[in-house]
Amino acid sequence: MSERTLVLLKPDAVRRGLVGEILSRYERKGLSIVAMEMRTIDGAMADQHYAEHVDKPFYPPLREFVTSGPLVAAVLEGDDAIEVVRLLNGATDARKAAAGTIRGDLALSNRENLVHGSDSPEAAKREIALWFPNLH
Ligand code: RTP
Ligand code: MG
Repeated sequence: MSERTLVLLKPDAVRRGLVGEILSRYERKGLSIVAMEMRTIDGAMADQHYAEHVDKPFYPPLREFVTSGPLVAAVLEGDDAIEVVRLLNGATDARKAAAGTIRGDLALSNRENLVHGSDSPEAAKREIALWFPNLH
């Protein structure tokens, strides 16, 4: 079933010059970019995006990281896009992510792991509305 998901190319992806490489992987897979924006977010936006994590011990350094510079937010669309993006992204801890995935091939950190992808239809709906309130 065609669906939409929210991806972030986190500040490490922009700093390392990997935006083209990462977007290309999503596009080559067959997903379509239906909205995209580069922006630097503040702590309040980080708190909203990561609402489920704000009370966790790893959140303060994560907040620092995601607000540390420009990132690229995009909405991708395609068959089973939510699951497909998470498969392409690979495991959260990039040190353990499988080769062939974005994190497995291009990152070596549990925090600076290049990408975010919505983890459920409910999360995708909430995150798309948060990042792209004018998208229909
Ligand atoms: P994301 O939300 O960014 O797509 O990543 P995910 O679902 O694979 O991982 P999640 O558990 O939602 O964690 C969100 C982000 O927090 C950072 N993190 N740091 N123990 C740690 O230091 C730790 N655990 C998670 C990562 O940047 C992770 O992507
Ligand atoms: Mg997550």
